[in-house]
Amino acid sequence: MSSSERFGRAVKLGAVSALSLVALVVPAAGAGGAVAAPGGDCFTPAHAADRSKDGHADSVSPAEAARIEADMQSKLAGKRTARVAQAAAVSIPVYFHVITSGSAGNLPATAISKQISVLNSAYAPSGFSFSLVSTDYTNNSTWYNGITDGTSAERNMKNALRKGGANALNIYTAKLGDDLLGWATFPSNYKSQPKLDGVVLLDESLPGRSATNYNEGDTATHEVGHWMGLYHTFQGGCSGSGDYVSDTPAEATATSGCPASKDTCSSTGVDPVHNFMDYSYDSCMYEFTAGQNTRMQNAWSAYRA
Ligand SMILES: [Ca+2]
Ligand SMILES: [Ca+2]
Ligand SMILES: [Ca+2]
Ligand SMILES: [Zn+2]
Repeated sequence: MSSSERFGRAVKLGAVSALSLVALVVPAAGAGGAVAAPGGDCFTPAHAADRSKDGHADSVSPAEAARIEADMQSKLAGKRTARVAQAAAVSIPVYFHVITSGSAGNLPATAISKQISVLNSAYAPSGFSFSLVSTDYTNNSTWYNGITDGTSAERNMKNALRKGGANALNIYTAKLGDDLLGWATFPSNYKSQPKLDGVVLLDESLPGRSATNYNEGDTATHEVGHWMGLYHTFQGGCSGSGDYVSDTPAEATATSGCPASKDTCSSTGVDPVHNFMDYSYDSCMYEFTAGQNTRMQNAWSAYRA
């Protein structure tokens, strides 16, 4: 299993590497310059991405997703013999790591508490809640300025700062490189790379900050979704198992902005443009499905419980 899958809301065309990185990217300066691509999507010329800020590669390959699925199901089968019903509620300890460069990146505590609230609202139906344990500030210009996934800067930062076990959510904020909004690791990566486990966010994506259209805190919602085992709603396109969630209609392409309607696969259902695991604006994404909630509970049981 790949040790460094990542996710994010940024997609770079053709960037699906052997490592299956996934991340979100921020729309290039002047997101208004996004152009309609065939299929109804908007892509910024520079990033070919929606949420252009969510990372590098955009999603795992169908083959890798199938491998992860088989692994998760086998782990679940073993656990279900011991524990028939999933515990009703899980409180996730959150360790917040604010990276700064002098005064740059120095997020106020209110932005962090608002971010935790956004997470708690989004995940309430899933039975998961988030509780801030600690916030630390690290002045390191190398880690702050332009950090990207898969780099020595990321490794060094996480090795120095990560806290807690498999159930601990570690969130790092910085001025990310490559116009990324954020990236995350999958639960299936924890065992082989525990120190890399976590979510990295653009500091200005937190609620009330400056990333236009992406400053309501849903980059965190989206990245934590990956950290909980969810794929993009457009994972795998129109064919195959897609995102391994039956009640999210298949979607051929990531969504940009907030289209009134979009239907890119002939299979039943319109594109889930309001789903947290698409690439829409923060104001446009506001839901997880029941199937996604179940998938998160299963992934938790398999890898983080
Ligand atoms: Ca689906
Ligand atoms: Ca459809
Ligand atoms: Ca929202
Ligand atoms: Zn993503």
